[in-house]
Amino acid sequence: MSGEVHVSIVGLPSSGKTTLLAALWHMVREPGASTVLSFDGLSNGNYEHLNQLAKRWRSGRIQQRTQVSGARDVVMRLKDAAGRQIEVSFPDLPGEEFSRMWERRELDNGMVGTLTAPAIVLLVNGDTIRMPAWIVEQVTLSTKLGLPPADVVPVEWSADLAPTQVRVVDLLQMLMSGDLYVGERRLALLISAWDKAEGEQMTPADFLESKLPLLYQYLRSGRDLWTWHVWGISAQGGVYEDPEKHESFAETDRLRELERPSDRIKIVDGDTVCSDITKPLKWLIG
Ligand SMILES: Nc1nc2c(ncn2[C@@H]2O[C@H](COP(=O)(O)OP(=O)(O)OP(=O)(O)O)[C@@H](O)[C@H]2O)c(=O)[nH]1
Ligand SMILES: [Mg+2]
Repeated sequence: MSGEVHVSIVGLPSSGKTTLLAALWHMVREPGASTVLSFDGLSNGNYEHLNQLAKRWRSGRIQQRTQVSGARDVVMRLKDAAGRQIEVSFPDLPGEEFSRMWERRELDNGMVGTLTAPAIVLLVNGDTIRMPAWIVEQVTLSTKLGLPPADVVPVEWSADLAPTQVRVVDLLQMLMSGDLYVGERRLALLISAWDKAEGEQMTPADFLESKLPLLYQYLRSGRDLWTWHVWGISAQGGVYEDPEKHESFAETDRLRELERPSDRIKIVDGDTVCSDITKPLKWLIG
């Protein structure tokens, strides 16, 4: 038995997929970096493209939004100390593909292979969670502000107004039904941009329970057979600059000054913090 586990990385637009890929690619190739999984080869994908992502990551610039035309299959092989292999597939798809799955209930055939992996990494950006908007709260708020109730204008329902957790739960349910159903699976839930969330002094599990209660309850109820665990992940360590907006931040300078770029990375599991970005992948091997 080869012991190879196929892992796929999924997430809505701007959830941090490309940034994770860039940081992972940098770290498994950084001389002297210590990781539980080490680089074993590229089954698919091109070094040039990955090197560009990693270079951009090192320079403290945010990744460009993945475009449909730029969809590239990246399949990386990693191995643990015992020689067991894990094959990580980053379709590095634009998150729009996942949104579309949810909005139109359509599944691109090309995605079936990725979405039937027995182990899934799901990214949720902890900095841009769209909360449910409660009409009652809006009415209370406008009353307190002394605004006439007429100012609460009904808005036509549209998919992009849906709360983050509603989309994510639905995506997970789709992975557990129909053509995508493959039985029990492992799920590493990564709350990205953790540097923005950590000020709240919560563990990733507390954060999940309080900011994404529907997702938390869905996973905890065991309705679908996920064996899951949650991490907070900061793949950048802080804010990066958008070259198109000519941004320049002291925080990014501090990150660039760190001796090893991999010291920017933070992986938070309960109260434990480390910079080994391969840890959640190792957990997925079981
Ligand atoms: N503060 C902070 N922001 C982050 C971190 N990781 C990602 N981000 C931000 O999240 C945004 C989206 O990151 P991407 O990696 O491009 O997300 P994506 O999932 O590839 O997005 P699409 O290609 O549009 O699907 C960018 O503005 C990043 O700067 C982090 O560790 N910290
Ligand atoms: Mg991307």
